Amino acid sequence: MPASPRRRLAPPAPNLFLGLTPREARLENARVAVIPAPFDQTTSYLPGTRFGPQAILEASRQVEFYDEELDREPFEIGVATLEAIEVDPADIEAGMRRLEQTVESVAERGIVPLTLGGEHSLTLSPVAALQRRFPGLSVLQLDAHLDFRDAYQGTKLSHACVMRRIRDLGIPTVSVGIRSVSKEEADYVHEEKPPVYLAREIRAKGLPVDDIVNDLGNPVYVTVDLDAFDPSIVPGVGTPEPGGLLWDESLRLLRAVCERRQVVGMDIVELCPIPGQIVSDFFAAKLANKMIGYLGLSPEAPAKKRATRRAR
Ligand SMILES: [Mn+2]
Repeated sequence: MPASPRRRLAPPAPNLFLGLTPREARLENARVAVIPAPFDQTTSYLPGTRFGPQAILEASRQVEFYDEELDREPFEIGVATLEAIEVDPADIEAGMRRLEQTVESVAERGIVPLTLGGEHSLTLSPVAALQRRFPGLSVLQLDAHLDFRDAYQGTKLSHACVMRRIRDLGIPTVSVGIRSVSKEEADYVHEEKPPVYLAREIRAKGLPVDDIVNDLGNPVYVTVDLDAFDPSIVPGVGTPEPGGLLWDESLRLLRAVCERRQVVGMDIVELCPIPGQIVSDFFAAKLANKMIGYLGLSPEAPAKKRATRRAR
């Protein structure tokens, strides 16, 4: 095995996930559409999530095509990358509408949207679009925070409120990795009783994968706030919290969800790249490729015309 992935011979297209060629990343053949969504409006602590999507796309060019766990090249199921959503910081709602429309047209084609953020508030848009198509939708949230506040810093569209907005749509949620909760959110949990898996208990007893999957309805939308992970492995987030999820256990969960539920949409949000420090960017890119690989295990939608197998 080479120490680092071999570089492609042709100059890679700068904005396509994994550095695939436009031919390999054709939307007509895709089962997954990567949607860069550089939202960065309400991040409370450290801004910079607007740079997240592009950092993930750049880091993804260093991700090995072949996945040793799955013994396949995940991109073979067909992975397109769409133009980044246009986001005006002065009008976040317009950006959210654009994202919602994009997800809607992607889902109409039977393609799974994988949105790259960007701050977590964006998740409301794909979830709302997918709920219209999949009325029984439920949401799995990996996150340090519940995001159950009714409003935060004067807005109901804050990243600190996104899961509350989703629950307001009548969508059941399951939260995993939680370790930062406001009093208001604790009261809400006591009242509404959504399943919440605290990081402290996960660290003490292990991640209860079966319980979490059983709490989910079908189909499922998966939202991964990168601050769910321990900041020792993902420091590049706006609001790092100690005591988070680890890589392998999280993959076990994501794989189980893809194997036992129909996953109809996913996002990876809140990457706040640290200049000169690519560990978080690469983590997010590899996670995206893993999730695409696990999607390929799902029996619901077999691969369309396969992209050509080739070495990196
Ligand atoms: Mn969070």
